[in-house]
Amino acid sequence: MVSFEAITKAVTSGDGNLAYELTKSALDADVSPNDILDKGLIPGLQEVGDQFESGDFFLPELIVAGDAVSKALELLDPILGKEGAATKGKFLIGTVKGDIHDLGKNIVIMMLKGNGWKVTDLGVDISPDEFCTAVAEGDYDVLGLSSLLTMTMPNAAQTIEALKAKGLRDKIKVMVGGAPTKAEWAQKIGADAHAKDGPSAARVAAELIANA
Ligand code: B12
Repeated sequence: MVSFEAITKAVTSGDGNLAYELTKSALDADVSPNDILDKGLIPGLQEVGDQFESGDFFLPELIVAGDAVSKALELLDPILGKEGAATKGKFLIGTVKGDIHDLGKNIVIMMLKGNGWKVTDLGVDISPDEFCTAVAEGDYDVLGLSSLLTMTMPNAAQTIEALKAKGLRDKIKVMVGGAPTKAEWAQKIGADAHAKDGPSAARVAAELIANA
């Protein structure tokens, strides 16, 4: 019997191989991938973040914990991100300029794919211009902007302003997310929606399209 605490501990100790093996054992024992995320892996990142904030952990601990979760996500991706035949719409996503956090974005992508979206991932550290070019050249329904740093949140706002300046804002719905972001902020910067996690991102994106 795999314990969620053991998975959390593998993350906080930065042991990617153990995180991978425990995740594999949990999946083999029919534990739901969402539970592995919500009760095992994400609490590990939360704890590492808290210890970083209090000065007990430093950058190397953040790096190895992030890598450990990336490794475990390799196992969850084919399950959570399994694309079905139905297509809800096309989703373009990226992490904003100055920000290289991508684990949360990658989880959102898995949930979207698993819920029938075709997703194009621009990656991390994406400038407003790069987002605009992708929107102009594609036929996407929704753009998702991820920001994990309070310092890079303004870059989500600048991306929306750049879309407006280039006459592209009406072409696409914009959703924002990331740990420090809130629904009120999303409204203030002119986004169409905010979602706090992967499952709600998939639900809210579907609502945006239904109401378009
Ligand atoms: C792992 C990690 C890193 C890794 C990232 C690895 C990677 N591949 O992503 C590394 C080591 C690179 C890193 C670097 C830094 N980090 Co860091 N990091 C973290 C940590 C521990 C976990 C982040 C994470 O993955 N969380 C888990 C995921 C699942 O949650 P999430 O990202 O919020 O995503 C969910 C939702 O927000 C939402 N969501 C996310 N994106 C989107 C997008 C859309 C469109 C929608 C709808 C929803 C959505 O759905 C996701 C799934 O549920 C956090 C601590 C924390 N508590 O979050 C700090 C944290 C984010 N980092 C922090 C800092 C300060 C830094 C550094 C500046 C440290 C430094 N001195 O260099 C650098 C910045 C580098 C840069 N320029 O980006 C601070 C940020 C403080 C702040 N408020 O600004 C935090 C909060 C730590 C802390 N408590 O101080 N970090």
